[in-house]
Amino acid sequence: MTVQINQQKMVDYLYEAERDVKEVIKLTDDYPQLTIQEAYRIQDALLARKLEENGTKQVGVKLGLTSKAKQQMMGVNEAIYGYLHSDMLALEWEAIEFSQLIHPKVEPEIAFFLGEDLVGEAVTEADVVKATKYVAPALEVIDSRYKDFRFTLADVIADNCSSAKFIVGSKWVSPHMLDLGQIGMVLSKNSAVEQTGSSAAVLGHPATAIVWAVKELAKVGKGFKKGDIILSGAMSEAISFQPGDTVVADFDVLGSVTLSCN
Ligand code: 0L1
Ligand code: MG
Repeated sequence: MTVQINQQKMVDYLYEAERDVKEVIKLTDDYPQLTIQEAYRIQDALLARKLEENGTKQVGVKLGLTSKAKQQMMGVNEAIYGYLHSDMLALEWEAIEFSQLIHPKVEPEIAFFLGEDLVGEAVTEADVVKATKYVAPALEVIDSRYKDFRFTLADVIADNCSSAKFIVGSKWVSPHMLDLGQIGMVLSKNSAVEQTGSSAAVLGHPATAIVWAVKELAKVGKGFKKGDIILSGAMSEAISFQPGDTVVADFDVLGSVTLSCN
């Protein structure tokens, strides 16, 4: 029997799960035939609802599943992308409210701030570096709306790739000032080291991950604009946190960025 995909119903389902801070059964339990293309259309429509109802603005894009380890865990060999919007931006000096999240985890990333548009299928790593005005240390909070953080690729794409919040550190550096492919990082929680990682874990080089995203966006007639922020992908495994925790990611050259949770 073929089950019809009702896109608006799925958008409302995911929107309400996030708004009401409740975990839900993954979409593919009821719609196992959900395709990647349909999932990206749901993601677009979810963004449209947020822009309309929450008065938020799209400020960029985040890349997900950029490490071979995460791809293997999900049995895929492609990265994914989701949208960043202004109400996801959290500040280092304001604690994140745990009660507004379902089962959050945090992961260290490098944020790219674009000084030029970045579009088209012919883009190269050198174009990414040229278009980037600054890079900065960042923490991404992911908070899948699905029960137990379990999902298929289509599910997680529809859910805007588990995006919830992001924090950018205060030290912004020209991409010409460092070797972007070899930035080491230590992630600590309450002063105990939890993870170590490298920018090399991000598809070999964060600029390579961004090239991938530009090419994917070009296929659907989109691209990056001057002023956009790109979270280029996790440099280590994500870790969970609880009220009262402080998480610090300390990067070579870029310095550190802190998350605290109430
Ligand atoms: O930002 C990410 O890499 C998350 C992508 C979705 C998978 C997950 O929630 O772990
Ligand atoms: Mg991420």
